[in-house]
Amino acid sequence: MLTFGGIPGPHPEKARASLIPVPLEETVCYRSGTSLGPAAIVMASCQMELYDEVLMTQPIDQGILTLPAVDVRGGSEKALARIEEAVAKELEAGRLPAMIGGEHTITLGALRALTSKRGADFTVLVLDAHLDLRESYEGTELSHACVMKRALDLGLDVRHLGARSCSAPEAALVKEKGLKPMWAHMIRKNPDWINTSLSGIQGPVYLSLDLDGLDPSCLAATGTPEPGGLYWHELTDWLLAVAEKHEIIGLDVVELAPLAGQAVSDFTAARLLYRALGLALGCRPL
Ligand SMILES: [Mn+2]
Repeated sequence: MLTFGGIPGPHPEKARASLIPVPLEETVCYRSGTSLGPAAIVMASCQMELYDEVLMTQPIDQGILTLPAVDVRGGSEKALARIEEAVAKELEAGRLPAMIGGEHTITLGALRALTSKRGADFTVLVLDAHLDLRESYEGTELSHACVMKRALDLGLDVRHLGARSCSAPEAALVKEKGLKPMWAHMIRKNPDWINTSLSGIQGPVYLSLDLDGLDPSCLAATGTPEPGGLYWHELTDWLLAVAEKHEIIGLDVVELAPLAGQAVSDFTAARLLYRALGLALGCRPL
């Protein structure tokens, strides 16, 4: 089995984090291919330098285990039950769970595992072009377009970064619930956007990184690309600030839908996952 970073994984007892590939593709509504995302990310990661020049260290030395992919056959609800079980097992073993998607719905499985273990004492920080706050979409409440509404239903606080696409009912819900998305168009107008995006958040966070939050010029291979997203260094600066202020209790990188002949998206996704994981494991620039 191919492992993240292309080197043999640590003994499970020495690992501090686990990568959980989840190739779920059930409710994708535009460009397909997200079931191929996890394998493409792991494969691209084998070409990365393992030294991170921003973190000034090798995050892989913290012990990063690559697990076999979760069985996602049989529909979203069955897949979510298996995801929840897989994440719960990692939490029980004291390893940080990091899922590689797959469509955004998979985040719900991790949030269910985390809330059953510790309650809703954390905030979901979500990079995403979309709010994913629909009550239901195309006949299911388990659509990728509803996943952050399901997070709210679990009693969790949700804070968006990079949003630039939403429906009228979603905008009404933002108002009703007093949510504070950091809209993509506000980032370039507010020099203090990082602090604003994290203002008022207390305690631990779960990081959900939908790759379409990035600008399509950085990463185009995603199911529903939207113009005007975050650039690479902006995202790194935000991640550094998040890790500085908050414990990261789990993360996911979702919605890569690889494009044949285009390596940059897969590689960017692998590097983002590696950097976020390094920060979650305590790696910091000197
Ligand atoms: Mn999205």
